[in-house]
Amino acid sequence: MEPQGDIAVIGLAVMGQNLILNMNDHGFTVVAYNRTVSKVDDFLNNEAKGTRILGAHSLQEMVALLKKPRRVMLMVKAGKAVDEFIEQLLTVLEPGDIIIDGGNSLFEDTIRRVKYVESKGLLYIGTGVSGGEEGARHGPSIMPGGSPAAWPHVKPIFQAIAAKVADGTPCCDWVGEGGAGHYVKMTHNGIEYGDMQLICEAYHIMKDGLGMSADEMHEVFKAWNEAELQSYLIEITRDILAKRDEDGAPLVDKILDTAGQKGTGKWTVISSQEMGIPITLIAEAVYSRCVSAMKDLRVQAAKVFPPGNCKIPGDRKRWIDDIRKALYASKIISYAQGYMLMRAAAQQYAWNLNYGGIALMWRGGCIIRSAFLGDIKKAFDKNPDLPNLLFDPFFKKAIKSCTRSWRKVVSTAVKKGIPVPAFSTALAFFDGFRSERLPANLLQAQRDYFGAHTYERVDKPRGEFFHTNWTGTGGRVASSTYTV
Ligand code: NBP
Repeated sequence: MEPQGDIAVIGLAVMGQNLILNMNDHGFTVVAYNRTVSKVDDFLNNEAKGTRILGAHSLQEMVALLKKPRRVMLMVKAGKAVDEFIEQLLTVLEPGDIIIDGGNSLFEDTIRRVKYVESKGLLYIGTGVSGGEEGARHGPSIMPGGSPAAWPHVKPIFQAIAAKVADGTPCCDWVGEGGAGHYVKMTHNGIEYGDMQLICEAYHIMKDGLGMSADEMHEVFKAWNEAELQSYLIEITRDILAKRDEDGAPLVDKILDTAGQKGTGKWTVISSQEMGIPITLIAEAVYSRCVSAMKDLRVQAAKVFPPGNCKIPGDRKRWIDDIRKALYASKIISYAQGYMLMRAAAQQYAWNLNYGGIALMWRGGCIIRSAFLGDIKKAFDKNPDLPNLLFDPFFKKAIKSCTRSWRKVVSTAVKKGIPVPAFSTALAFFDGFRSERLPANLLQAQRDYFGAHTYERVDKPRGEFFHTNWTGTGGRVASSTYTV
């Protein structure tokens, strides 16, 4: 009998199982395999019971069940497990077959793996998959990159199972060569860190500054979810605030205030440092999680530096509106920074990224899905070469309409000792970005003073470098001029 399998998925944890069930719903025959083989039968006898899903108990059996070219998708822990499976798969697959990594792999690993697998005559896709358990089951956002020749073989499956926007367009399209798919997914996760931190800061001000209860904040997030801030993260925050523990108290108040992280936010910041792009808001979001994790030290510090009265006086309704505007403006800055980063990466790695297409892929299915991404899509549709989101007329107007409230919220939070690192770094970036002249002239003078690093002059063409013997005791020789 001819093999029936359209695709194999290796990795039967939460993401793998749900993706398989989603593919099955869309008429594909999926072969399931897992390192711990007992989980295959467990899956077949429970979640996959009554479906056309096939189980394999060895890689050889899995391969024999697949139509050619064989498509094998890894949904395993990122890192060593992926390399180990690639090695094993290369011994059982043939040239022309396709290995797909759907985990949260580091884009640099994907760049390396694409080259390696292609050198063996096979094709490789590294794809971001976002949306968690629910997305995987009912429609994730999928961001594939890697060997372009693999895309036509994978496209029908991926676009069928992906989330769809209102007009039916799938939240999945080809991102680019090499590690482009995983880079875009990494940036998505960085932006997700930023969005979450912004919501937490708004919550913090409302809770400690305005003295609001969980129920009251639930109502605020409910209202915010019906306007320009409408998004999955605002929606789940609304629902989290309404959730009660067994004793009837808000569950959120019982949760320890130490945040975890699995690395994608940190990777985004590391890449931004290498690229020289200031994604300050995502960086603050990552560091805020680090500060939160220092619980014991914070408890000690709170005794050494006890907080003062952080209650914010005034009309609560007006303050809530100001906080909404501060959140919205900061969010615009975060996305403007994230897009700057992707643009720089595209240049560095020669990827032809479609920025409007990326907004569309993020519009549904993924954790940062929001109405806002529809506005970003429109901005790039109008001008695909838009150098910065802040130059788009819609976002320019939006930022201008929020600036007063944004400054009021940041300055009041600072005065009251409520930490707002993301709100305030967004504002600082905005003020730096819109400054024709910054104090870096003095900085260049300092660098030239102590290290003969040279400087350019306002009264000479760019690219001409000067060195001054500031002390009269230095030599004539300058350091060479380069930027790392
Ligand atoms: P996990 O990240 O928990 O990985 C579990 C799978 O990895 C199991 O199949 C396990 O096999 C396998 N595995 C491990 Br752990 N170490 C292995 C090794 N050394 N060699 C071979 N296999 C190994 O599962 P997940 O949460 O479903 O996520 C899968 C991928 O998708 C990850 O890369 C994750 O970062 C990414 N992702 C997760 C989410 C989410 O919301 N959870 C969202 C988006 C992307 P075993 O059963 O034999 O231990």
